[in-house]
Amino acid sequence: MKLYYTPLKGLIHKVQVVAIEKGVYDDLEPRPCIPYEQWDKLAAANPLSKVPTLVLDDGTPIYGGHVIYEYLDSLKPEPRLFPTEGAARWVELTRLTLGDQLFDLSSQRQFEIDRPEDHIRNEYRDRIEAAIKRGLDRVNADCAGYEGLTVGQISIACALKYHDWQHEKGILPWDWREKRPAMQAWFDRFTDRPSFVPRDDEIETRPILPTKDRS
Ligand SMILES: N[C@@H](CCC(=O)N[C@@H](CS)C(=O)NCC(=O)O)C(=O)O
Repeated sequence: MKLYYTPLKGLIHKVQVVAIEKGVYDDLEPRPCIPYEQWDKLAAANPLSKVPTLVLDDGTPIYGGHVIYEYLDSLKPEPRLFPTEGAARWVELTRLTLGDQLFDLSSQRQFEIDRPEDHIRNEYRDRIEAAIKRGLDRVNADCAGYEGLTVGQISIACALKYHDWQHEKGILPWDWREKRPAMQAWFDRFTDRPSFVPRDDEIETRPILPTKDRS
């Protein structure tokens, strides 16, 4: 299977954690790419030109993070990351979305603040920030009830890793840990596993779209 994705030093993608936990990481042929530039092979597999995109050995493209994680989960019975039925499945898919959106909103926020100073839409940026903070508060309130190893928790933990990555670069000015001790305790516990160790340290890419130099 070929995996199109954007390796960034120190960042951990959900697809990495899922693939390692499912024991299929070594079956992925990495195809590092920057979707915001012209990557013909990525666009040929996924007309939306987004990462992650998976291409199976028979050429079938699979894209949309959720679909890729559920496909990888289907390859082996254990550990089961997606509950197959019942209320637990809807709860878990909702957690997966919460983590996905905490990630996507942070990158949207970055695109907004990277506009020239007088083009930044402050109200739009504030709206994004308010949604991120409400999402973080929800995780802080709920995480005592999180159990086992599930795709929703992987999604949320990877979003927080991305927030840390943005915070270290000065993109996100605040630390999600402030006033969220329960969440910090859950995060430290949950991410203390080999699947959360960065693997892409050796691969450097140019910064994506942002015009401000943060090197
Ligand atoms: N939550 C989505 C995120 C996909 C996504 O928007 N990826 C970004 C990079 S983080 C991308 O490829 N953007 C390229 C573009 O929008 O042109 C998923 O998991 O599939």
